[in-house]
Amino acid sequence: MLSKRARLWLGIIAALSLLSLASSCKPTTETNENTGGPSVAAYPSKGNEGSITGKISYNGTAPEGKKIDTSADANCASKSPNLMTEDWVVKNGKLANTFVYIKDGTIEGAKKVSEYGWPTPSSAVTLDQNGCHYRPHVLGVMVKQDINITNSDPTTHNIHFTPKNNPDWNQSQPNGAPALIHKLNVAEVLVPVKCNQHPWMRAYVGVLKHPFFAVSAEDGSFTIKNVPPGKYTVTAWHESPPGNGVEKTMEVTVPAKGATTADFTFGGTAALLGQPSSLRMLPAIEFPMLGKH
Ligand SMILES: [Cu+2]
Repeated sequence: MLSKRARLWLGIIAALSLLSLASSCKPTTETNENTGGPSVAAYPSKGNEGSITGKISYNGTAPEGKKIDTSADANCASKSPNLMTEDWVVKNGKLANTFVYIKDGTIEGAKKVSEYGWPTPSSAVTLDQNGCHYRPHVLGVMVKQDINITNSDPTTHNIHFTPKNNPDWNQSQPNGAPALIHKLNVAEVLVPVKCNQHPWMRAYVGVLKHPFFAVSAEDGSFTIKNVPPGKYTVTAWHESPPGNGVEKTMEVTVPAKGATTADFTFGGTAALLGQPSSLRMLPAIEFPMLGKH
């Protein structure tokens, strides 16, 4: 017969073994440091990436930019006496400031884009307040990527991110104040940004869990680089006032080490010309396939 003391020790040892067994069998609850979601494997690059390139056109007579009355702030009025609206920037029939991105799709011989974890760049993206408007007007970042917010003006700005799926964020930044850093943890296309001091100031930030996005330049061109070969849904978003944004989509196939074209047309009668159908959207819509885990 075992002594009372020996039975007690045996009991303790058995309990400890069970505990360690339980903890070793526990499902992994590590979180992905880039997304905050469950840990997912990174896509193993095969070195055969291609690109998606295209032009964004405006069909019809482009809405004219309007001069902004900046007289409420003498600093803005003197630095930017001819500030113009940027909601429609059309030159020679080409549309700037369109956010183009891969909505989702399947990588050739692999899984969907949304089923991989994509590393967040360590470099920041700059959003500058300069001449009492934002530069750039539209930008893309990955989730948890630093946005470096600078004030290059001789006045106080109050930058205000108004997302739907991320926390509201609102910071005053006086003349000469150091840069502010902000990041968004949840994918959201796109987050409107405004200034509480200057009601005309407006920017849009597209936040994605992968790096496959671009913004159209003044000549309407864009390129999404380093795309693994595969079949994808590509979406182009433009703020398109007076609504709250217009989105168009297209299916593309990216060949290994090759380029595919995705041209989009916005404007009044684009739908009549056989362009992809447009969809009126709220300003901040969750990225349905990539935003949830
Ligand atoms: Cu401002």
